[in-house]
Amino acid sequence: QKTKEDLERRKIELPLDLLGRSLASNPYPPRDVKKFLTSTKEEPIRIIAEVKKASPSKGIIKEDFDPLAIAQSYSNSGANAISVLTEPHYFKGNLEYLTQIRRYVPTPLLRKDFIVDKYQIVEALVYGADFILLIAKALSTKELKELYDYALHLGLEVLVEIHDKEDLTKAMKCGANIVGINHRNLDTFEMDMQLCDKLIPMIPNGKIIVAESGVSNTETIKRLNALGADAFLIGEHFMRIPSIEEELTK
Ligand code: IGP
Repeated sequence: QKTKEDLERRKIELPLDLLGRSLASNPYPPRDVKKFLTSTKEEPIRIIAEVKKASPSKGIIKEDFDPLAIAQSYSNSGANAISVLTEPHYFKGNLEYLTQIRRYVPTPLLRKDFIVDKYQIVEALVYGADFILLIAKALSTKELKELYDYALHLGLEVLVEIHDKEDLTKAMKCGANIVGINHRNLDTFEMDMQLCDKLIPMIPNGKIIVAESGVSNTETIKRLNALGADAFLIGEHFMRIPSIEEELTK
């Protein structure tokens, strides 16, 4: 609801054609994220590290939050991509964080938000994202397909997030290349760390699989990688540890 209200306000402040015009001089064309996220023999485990101040399930996660400094330490530690929360109410994010990070950090960026409208996809591009999140559960198959095709049309990749078999069917219908399995149920916040065991075998070969949420140790990562997960989206754990560099390079 709040997402919709915000969006309507932004559309009035900056109409789509004006927003789009800034793309003529866009210094940040999107990069090919697939090669960063596909597991290879040399580098089987890919990490998407998240910049997140707060969450609806945990409240404020990091008090002294410096998005650029966090992104820099992710990048220095070899993270393959960085997820930036831009949702302001529940996650205390900001679109400006994307631009700020894109300006100084070379790692590919995901705009993490509740995306329900093409306007937000143009925003993602203008503010410097390389790929966006689309949540299957929050969209009809038709909406998902429309937003997905629009993002690809603009040169952005899409991480399509699923939480059950119905979501997976939707993701496959829209032709998703990158599928995120979210262990967290976004309605109840309940975690199901066995979800990959159930869903990965149903995903056709050749898709990039991202395991999302609640990942905080190497045993889980190795187990899920053996099941077929290419990449791991990790937020809270990195926000809470004293040294990201030490953790990511071990
Ligand atoms: C990260 P965690 O448990 O490591 O902080 O989770 C990420 O998966 C989570 O932030 C997330 C999310 C979302 C947030 C996954 N899907 C959709 C907002 C909207």
